[in-house]
Amino acid sequence: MGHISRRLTAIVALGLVLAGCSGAGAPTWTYPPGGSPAAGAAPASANPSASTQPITPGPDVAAAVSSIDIKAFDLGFDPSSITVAGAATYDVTFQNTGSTFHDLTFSDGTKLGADPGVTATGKVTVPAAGLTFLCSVPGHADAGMRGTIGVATTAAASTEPGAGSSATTGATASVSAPTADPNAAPYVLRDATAPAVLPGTVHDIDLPIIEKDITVAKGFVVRAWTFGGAVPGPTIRVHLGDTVRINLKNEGAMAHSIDFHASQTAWNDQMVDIAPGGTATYTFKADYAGVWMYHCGTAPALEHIANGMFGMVIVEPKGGLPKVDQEFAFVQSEWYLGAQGEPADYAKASAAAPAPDFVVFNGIANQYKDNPIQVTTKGRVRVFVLDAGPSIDSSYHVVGTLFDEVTKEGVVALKRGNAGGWGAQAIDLSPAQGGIVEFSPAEDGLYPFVTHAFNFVGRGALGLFKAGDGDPKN
Ligand SMILES: [Cu+2]
Repeated sequence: MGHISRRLTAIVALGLVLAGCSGAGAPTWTYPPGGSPAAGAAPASANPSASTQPITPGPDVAAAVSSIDIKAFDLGFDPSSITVAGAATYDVTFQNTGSTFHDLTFSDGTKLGADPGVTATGKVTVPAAGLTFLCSVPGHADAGMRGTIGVATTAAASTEPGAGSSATTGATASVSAPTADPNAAPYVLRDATAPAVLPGTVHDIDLPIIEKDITVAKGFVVRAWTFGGAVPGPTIRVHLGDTVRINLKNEGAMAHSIDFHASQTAWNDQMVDIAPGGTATYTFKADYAGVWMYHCGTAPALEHIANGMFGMVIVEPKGGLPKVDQEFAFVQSEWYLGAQGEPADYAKASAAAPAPDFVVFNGIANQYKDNPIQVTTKGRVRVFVLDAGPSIDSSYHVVGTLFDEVTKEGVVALKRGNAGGWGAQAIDLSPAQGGIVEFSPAEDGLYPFVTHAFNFVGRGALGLFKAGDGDPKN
């Protein structure tokens, strides 16, 4: 246990150093509320063709209220449409009945936040044109946490020129892709070597949750959410039957959680949200061998995974894996870029046909193309592969080799020396699936590895194994 504690501490220390380098002026993780100027500073557009519309109340004017009571749940507001009696200042009661932190951010900038089970109170001034509101926690508004406040007595008046609101939608602008920043910090190469199995049978592993800037490709920085300060989080390798205790500390500014696919536990037992500053211990027994995913499950889980919160667990089969010359671990995942220095763009990540800006191995586009991984000619190479997604399949292939051993999701699909003489060319993994492949480079030279979904090879899913001196001609 001391071994991995020291290693993780080193990773974290590196993370803290890097976070420090990014300076006190590092961007905060919240989206600007509403994506629109604050209503108080935003008179209606003088352009009569502007599409902004005043917020008109529903037909049930009798329902106009004299105070604003809003409940937040995961992930919505109840009610999400409110009509007040007139333009005035109102008392606001905001009750969070959800299981994670939410806020109530009005389009004039007024903001109330509440932890789960907590009720916050305040005041808001509703202008004749009404207000919109949303939860500014990244991803929450796009997942449905939006609403409107209309004004009963001024519905007609609000159609007058100058009375329209510029903040009717609160839509978060979705960026297509930022431009590469030549001043972005260089990326930190991730060592692809698979860790050794942890000694002993009970493992105490400290795993801090850290929100930090990470360069995910040359020129592109994401305000990532991480386990241990890196994307992916540390690879944890244990024996079948070991007990694993993960000691979590949420050093971030928002709630996070963890879900180990190698474990069997109720969702509402150990996968609960950990508030900022909070700690929790997640314990499981590694009862099944495999290449497993772990990830943050805090809503919306899509955003937490898309923003870096995942990693690999390797549970060795009974008796352990046979010794080979070299072992590597690759986690394939996607980046859906927001603006530079901001978290992943939820709207892009949640598209029905997701189009990631980058598909990467071990968090960074093309890092092993730029830094080929040395292997031994005719040596035996074992690769642990996990598709963390969040949404795109992997077809992991090593050009110029074939796999003579394949194990996928508990199925030993291929063994050397099989009676039929079978081999394999790629391992197909859907999100949250893992496998193990083995191959042997036949001669000195370069052996690219890719996902054979080739539209993504040009988006970062390309690395190189270099056997011998890399030159087959000498
Ligand atoms: Cu999280």
